[in-house]
Amino acid sequence: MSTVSTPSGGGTGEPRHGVRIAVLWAVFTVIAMPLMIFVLGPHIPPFDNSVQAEDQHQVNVVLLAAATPIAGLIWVYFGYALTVWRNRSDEIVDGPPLTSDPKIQTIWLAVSTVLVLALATYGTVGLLGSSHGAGGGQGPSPLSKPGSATKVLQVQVIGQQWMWTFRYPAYGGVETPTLVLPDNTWVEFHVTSLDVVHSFWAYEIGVKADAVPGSDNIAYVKPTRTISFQIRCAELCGLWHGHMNTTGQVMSQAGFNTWIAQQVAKYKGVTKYLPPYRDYYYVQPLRRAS
Ligand SMILES: [Cu+2]
Repeated sequence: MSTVSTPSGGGTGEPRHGVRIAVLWAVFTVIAMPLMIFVLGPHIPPFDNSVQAEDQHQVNVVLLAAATPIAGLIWVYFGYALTVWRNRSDEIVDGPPLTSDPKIQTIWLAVSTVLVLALATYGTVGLLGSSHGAGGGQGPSPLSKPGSATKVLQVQVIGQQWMWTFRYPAYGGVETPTLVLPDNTWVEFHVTSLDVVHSFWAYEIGVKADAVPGSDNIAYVKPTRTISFQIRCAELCGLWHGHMNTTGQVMSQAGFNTWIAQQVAKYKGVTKYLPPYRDYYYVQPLRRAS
């Protein structure tokens, strides 16, 4: 006769499987949580190159910490079930019929509801309660922005197939093919496009905003390290989408002042022919040759 034990644990001489699983799960969690937070956590992008990147880094670590016990419970349960409830006899036997367990279902429903609502509250409070704006594009009327007294440097980001241009309205509206930002300064990106939808993505400084023709998409960043960072287009935008990347630079304030003065002088002859600064562009219809 088969001696396969059942998950119920209620029979005579049957070990208390629920308690065993709970203990194994607790041991896993106590070991895995510090490893996730303190060993893996510091290696999770986008690091601390800007205030916004640091926020995103923290959120990623919190999500990882919250997910660890949940993943652990699943792994421990499967490991336990595969080891303890394995059918070791040569005989193929059917297990007892599966029935629902209202207690476990209620607990799981309650725990997952609390987890999701707690994380949603954490994210919303972090986004709206902060005084430093978000690195994600928020459209023309951002809800999350730096305090009104904060001085910001406006930089317009213009996408087009297949390159980026950057315009500095505070410096005579000069347009440059490279993005340079001063360190420790609030930057307000106004992201738009001349043709199709692109996406301005500089993950190392925690910025990502869609570039949509006719739209002014605002995102904020306050860089905290003098680094070079990748700029990529994150929206499939045609044949050379994959080549729509460049490198940006965060410089000291003095370095930025020197650089922008050079750009103003270098593009003086061109800047005067540019249209006045506006925070969006509309697609221009092609003029037919007559
Ligand atoms: Cu693109």
